[in-house]
Amino acid sequence: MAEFSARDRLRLLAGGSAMFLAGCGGSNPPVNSGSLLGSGDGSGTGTGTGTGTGTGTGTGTNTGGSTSPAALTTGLLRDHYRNNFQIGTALSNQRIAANDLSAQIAADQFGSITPEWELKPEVIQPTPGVFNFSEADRVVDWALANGQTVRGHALVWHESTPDHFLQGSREDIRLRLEDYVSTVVDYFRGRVAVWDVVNEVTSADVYRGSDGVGPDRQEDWFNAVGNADYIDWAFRAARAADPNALLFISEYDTETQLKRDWLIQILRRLSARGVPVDGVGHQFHFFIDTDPAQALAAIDAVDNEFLGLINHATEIDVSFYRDPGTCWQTGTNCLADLGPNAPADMLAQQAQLMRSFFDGMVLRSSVESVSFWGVRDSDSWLNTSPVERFNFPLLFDRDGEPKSAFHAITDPNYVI
Ligand code: 9MR
Repeated sequence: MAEFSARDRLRLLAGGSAMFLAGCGGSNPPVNSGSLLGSGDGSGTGTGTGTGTGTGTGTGTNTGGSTSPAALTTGLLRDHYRNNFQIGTALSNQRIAANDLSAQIAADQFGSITPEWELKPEVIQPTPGVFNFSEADRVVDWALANGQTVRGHALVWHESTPDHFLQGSREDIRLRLEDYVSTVVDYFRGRVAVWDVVNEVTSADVYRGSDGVGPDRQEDWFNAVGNADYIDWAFRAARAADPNALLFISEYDTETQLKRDWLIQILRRLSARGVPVDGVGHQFHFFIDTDPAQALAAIDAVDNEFLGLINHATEIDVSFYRDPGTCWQTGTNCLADLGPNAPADMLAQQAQLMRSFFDGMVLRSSVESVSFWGVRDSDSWLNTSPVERFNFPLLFDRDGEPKSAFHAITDPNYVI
């Protein structure tokens, strides 16, 4: 859906205080941002210890090799929240293939894996009627071999919808979608525990300076079907294919009032129709100055509907740049690159944000899983979106060392 991805990049209000998720286009594997930001691949100049087998002279990145990060207590992060919720991360085959630090840390510290790209329709069914599970099998089986839970992401996402999904009549589209969802969910039955059945189906009009067109995203799927019934079809097909899988609706920016109001309207409608929704995935792509209370308010808003829904945080990261809208729209007026070394005060701000957020999440019993969108800073899509630039969104630095944010959420005595 090239046309759609481009249009969808224009979602930010002028002045841009709200978040927009551009994605990285409809057909790209996860961006190995580390390799874009440094020439090294392996031992580099990082502070990691161990026996690196990589080569090169990285500028603070360490994208490959088998260098180990400083010793961390095995499972420290995962176990710290054992009585509250699962801790997860996105991971892609690129990381596994290199046997790099991110894969090692993911296996060691996280209990849940979300394939970052491999379970998207553009990967599984780029060609009508032909299913290709090879990419997906690799990361799913890797996670299962590590005893981890797999979050399946995502069965329906406008940014990853091959054109053929939307061709023909409404009935053609329904049958094709049901066949796709049934086949994929059945294939992974017993292996994928949770599905993001639909992703980002709430209206994005708030980012275009209009607040009158919600709650549904009235774009490609909606236009082809004539309304938002495709959401119902996808959930019902998923439930029928695997009654034991948890089925989620996933959305970004639920920490903003209008977006979450629209999402709640959709949830009410689905509930009234008996559509089998088990939970809400809040992506939580934060900025360095995001108020964590707003994220917690999103959890509370779902709880306050008394629909019995589970909450997951699904794609946590913290961008160090709050750009004006023009940066996302046209790549202009973006904040200057901070360079390879994160400012100490911003690292502390990130740590405080994460601590406040986690302190609130543990108090909310409907939260059953909390996932980051990558392991090391160099893994993140935010190094290339909206422009190529060093970003520091995650819990581990480019060398695989735990950052202040990691200590802040695993050690109550850690002084930020
Ligand atoms: O981080 C993902 C990036 O590597 C992929 O190229 C891109 C397109 O498949 O998707 C990114 O992940 C997105 C996620 O699937 C949905 N929410 C927004 C994420 C960042 O764009």
